[in-house]
Amino acid sequence: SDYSREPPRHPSLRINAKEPFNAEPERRDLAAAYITPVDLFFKRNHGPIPVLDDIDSYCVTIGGLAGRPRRLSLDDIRKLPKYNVTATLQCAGNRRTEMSKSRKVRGVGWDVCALGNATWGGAKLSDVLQLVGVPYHTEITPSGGKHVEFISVDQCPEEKGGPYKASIPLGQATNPAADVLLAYEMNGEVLKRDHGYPLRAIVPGVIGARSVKWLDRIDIIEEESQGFFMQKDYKMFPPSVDWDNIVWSTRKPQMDYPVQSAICSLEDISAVKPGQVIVAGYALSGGGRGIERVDISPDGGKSWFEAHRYQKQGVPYVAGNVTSDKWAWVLFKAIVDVKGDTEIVAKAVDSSANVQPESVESIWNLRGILNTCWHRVRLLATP
Ligand code: MTE
Ligand code: MO
Repeated sequence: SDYSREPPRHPSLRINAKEPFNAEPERRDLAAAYITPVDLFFKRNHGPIPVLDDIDSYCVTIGGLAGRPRRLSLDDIRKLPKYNVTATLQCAGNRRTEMSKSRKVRGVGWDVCALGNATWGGAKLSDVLQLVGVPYHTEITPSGGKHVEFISVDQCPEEKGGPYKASIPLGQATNPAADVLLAYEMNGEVLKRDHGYPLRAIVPGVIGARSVKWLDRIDIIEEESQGFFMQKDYKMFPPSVDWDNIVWSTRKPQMDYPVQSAICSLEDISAVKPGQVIVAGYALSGGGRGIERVDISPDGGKSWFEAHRYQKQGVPYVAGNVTSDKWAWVLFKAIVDVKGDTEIVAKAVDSSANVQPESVESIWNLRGILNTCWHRVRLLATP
């Protein structure tokens, strides 16, 4: 693989792997803004960043249609109505390091910042598909197509099956309300190379792995994508399954993200002066389920009170149609009066009353995905 043409990156990012480049911001930097600045947005890659600089000849090919494949230029896509969707993209591996402490898991180690909230600008996939003859709200095409596969130009390692791929159900892709985008902007600027320039999919409410960057093709297919990252990765197995007894085909590819929250104003262990301590962080859920509340415990889970939430600050003005913020995280804040050493805990409840699980052991899985257990940080009171 050729890593000689990687883009420049912000020096404050925490690098978890260099080649491919995987990095996340510091906790404090992430929680500082409702909209995550592009240079601080986590970067999750499986290979080198492709170089696509001949934008005039760039095309995305749409196949699996009734007729011949259609090739759409960036201009064709820009001519469609533009939508700005504020959505949080979260890697399924967020908080993996913590899961690995309970029992070792495989994968890039991430702290709690493998996510970011951005305003994505682009065309709705439902409009793009309509343009090439697939109407809104199509669950199955006359020829039996039921899924939409995104294929990237990037070259993942051979054993991972070449170009990165993922699929979503056709019903979701053709539903305008699902807000699936072919995005060419992030926070009002042209998409950066690290984030999929010139065109990427954004699938709100779903694990980041399905939001394929650097699109080359979009195919309507009968079965879900057979790509490595759909079939041999990003599946949630029970704690009883390990590398010696795994049968990948027994589980479905993970799609929606479960309810999640984390404290970002404090590290795992922080020394603090007795008195008022700020407990701030993020909460979000998948599938467009909003956050109902965030509970904070000042004493390791014995007692709880509700955090304040704040939202929608600093959304950049971008021309185009603004859709809802139901795919975006909620930032929360609480003040805890610290008297001695203690453990602070955060847990969120979503609009369907789903609650984060208490223990990491109960959701342990060999790939270390979807660690959504209560987030605990220790405070050591200094005299
Ligand atoms: N798309 C391509 N082409 N190649 C990749 O490696 N990684 C996926 C997804 N799309 C990936 C990709 C994963 S696992 C995540 S979490 C998100 O992109 C990360 O998006 P970001 O780097 O813009 O934060
Ligand atoms: Mo991911």
